[in-house]
Amino acid sequence: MEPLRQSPSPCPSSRPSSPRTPPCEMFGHVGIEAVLDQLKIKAMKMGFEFNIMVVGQSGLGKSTMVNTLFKSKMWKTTVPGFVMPIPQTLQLHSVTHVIEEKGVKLKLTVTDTPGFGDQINNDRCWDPILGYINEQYERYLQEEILITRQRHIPDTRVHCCVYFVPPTGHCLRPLDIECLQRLCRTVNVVPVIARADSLTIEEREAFRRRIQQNMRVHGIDVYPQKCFDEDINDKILNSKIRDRIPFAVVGADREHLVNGRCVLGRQTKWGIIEVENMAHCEFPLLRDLLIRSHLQDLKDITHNVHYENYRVIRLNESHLLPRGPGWVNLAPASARQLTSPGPSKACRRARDGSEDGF
Ligand SMILES: Nc1nc2c(ncn2[C@@H]2O[C@H](COP(=O)(O)OP(=O)(O)OP(=O)(O)O)[C@@H](O)[C@H]2O)c(=O)[nH]1
Ligand SMILES: [Mg+2]
Repeated sequence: MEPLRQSPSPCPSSRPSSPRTPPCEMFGHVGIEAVLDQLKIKAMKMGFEFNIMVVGQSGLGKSTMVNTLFKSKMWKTTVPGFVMPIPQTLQLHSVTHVIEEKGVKLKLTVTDTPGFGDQINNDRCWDPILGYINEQYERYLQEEILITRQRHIPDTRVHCCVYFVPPTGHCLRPLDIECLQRLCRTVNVVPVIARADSLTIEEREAFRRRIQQNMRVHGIDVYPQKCFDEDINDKILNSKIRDRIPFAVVGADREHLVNGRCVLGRQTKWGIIEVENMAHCEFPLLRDLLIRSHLQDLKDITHNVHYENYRVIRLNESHLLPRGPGWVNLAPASARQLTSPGPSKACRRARDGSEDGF
């Protein structure tokens, strides 16, 4: 029976040419680049989810910054003829908005947190914040381990935490150090110098350098983390960003008329501080990082690093629990697990097999 051997190849040109067969068009164009269009169409249909959290001491302009970032699309502070001040944030709460620009839908959730650190006893004042972040990981995990799970798991995990450093002009306070150390192990943190209009240009620069040095000394690894640069292009771009972090920002949620243009800014006695003007502050750098250049990377690192650390820890713990048939028996996390210091440290310990608690 020879027919199989004699049957012509369905695509003779797709086989490598031997010295005797004439060269064929094996490297012809097959249109692989169209996959990019497919991804784009799919992404446009699905839309994007992005979750930001603002954290820091009371009165540093966190709620205002949320409005500045999304051009007052989050909180409405003006009714015609009357300007309402943004109220003090008294409890942690999230607001979700769907923002659409040029057919691209962004489901944006901003979690505003009450300012911390103004109590007499600030012991563990970061617990509610870490608790919230870990709760979102837990929620995702509980969905992910279901046998019949949703095709698309709703993502409420915090992709970026913007940390507001008070403009003291000195250095990081012990409370900020403690808090940043814990947050960095759990979530992507982008620190900013808040209310930067209270510092001169030289003071801002000197303050930034001191904060950078403080962060190096205290092992505070903020976003974009050096160890996750994927190639030389990432390295070049991210090094420039790392050099400018923390950005000195000014927040505003009101518009003013400057030279016939409507600009977001703060009216002062000596003029208007335009928040989107790089000569006045570095808010544009923050916005570009969060939305224009690194949104997807922030999501990827959240999923592949921070959430993964949390997941490993929780699944390791589950081995200690009695199992159902063929099922990972994962009990809901306890309050202590949700607020314990960063999973990555704990993760390393779990991998090293060391027994000491955090
Ligand atoms: N000078 C200056 N004032 C600001 C800036 N951002 C906000 N403010 C003002 O600071 C005050 C407090 O702003 P909020 O946005 O409510 O501050 P917050 O950090 O959310 O405060 P809590 O909710 O108490 O934690 C308001 O009067 C704002 O107008 C800024 O960049 N510079
Ligand atoms: Mg607030």
